[in-house]
Amino acid sequence: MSTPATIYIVYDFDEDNTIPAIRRHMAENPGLRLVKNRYGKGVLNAIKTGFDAVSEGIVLVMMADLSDDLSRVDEMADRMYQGYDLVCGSRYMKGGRQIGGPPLKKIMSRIAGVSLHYLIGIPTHDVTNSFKMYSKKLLDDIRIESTGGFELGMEIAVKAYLNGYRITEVPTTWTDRTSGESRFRLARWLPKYLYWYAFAVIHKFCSRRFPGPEAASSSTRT
Ligand SMILES: Nc1nc2c(ncn2[C@@H]2O[C@H](COP(=O)(O)OP(=O)(O)O)[C@@H](O)[C@H]2O)c(=O)[nH]1
Ligand SMILES: [Mg+2]
Repeated sequence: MSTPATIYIVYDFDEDNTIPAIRRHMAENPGLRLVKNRYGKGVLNAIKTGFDAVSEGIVLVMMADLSDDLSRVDEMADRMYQGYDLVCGSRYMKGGRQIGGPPLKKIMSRIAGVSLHYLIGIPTHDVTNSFKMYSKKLLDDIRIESTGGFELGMEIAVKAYLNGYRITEVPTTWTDRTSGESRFRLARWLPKYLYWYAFAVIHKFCSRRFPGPEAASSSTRT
């Protein structure tokens, strides 16, 4: 990866035993920052904290268990420089892959991503993937309503699409962690994914714009 970047690692509590290890890396890598989760615990709050830490430019959300495909970051950044507002890492387009992980979670996210692409025309086959690159401008324009966890990435992508932002996808490979435990809560978060799926379909076919600050802030777009 040759794209210059500042890396923010969001931690939830001061006693986290990964913090000393990160501090050791920080001594050699000035681009590495530790940020405490400012909204509480959990991945939703962590991602929101990361968004706040960046004031302008481009934001990439990536998993600290290194499940995401950093070999594609330069290509994703190139798309942003071409004028896209959102570049989705995509496991379900040609060239994308998913290695490991719970079978039910895998099949459900594939069905959701591919079906939403064909149903409403959103320009990604993998709307649920968290590995996404956003313009900070887009993040500033979207009012985040998610209350669970990783469905946040789907919410932003759906709202971006409905408001006419430029979206594209790049094939990426997701590889499940080899140590530690997943904190993904399928049963708890499934209704939240279904909500954004229904939201996308209803707003696509029942109204050209939906009410809220997103509509107002992007009203000049077509
Ligand atoms: N700060 C913080 N980050 C989290 C939390 N849960 C997940 N993450 C981040 O999200 C990544 C992926 O989470 P994981 O539990 O492995 O979910 P999975 O990859 O979908 O099975 C982790 O590597 C962390 O970077 C949390 O409670 N707090
Ligand atoms: Mg993981």
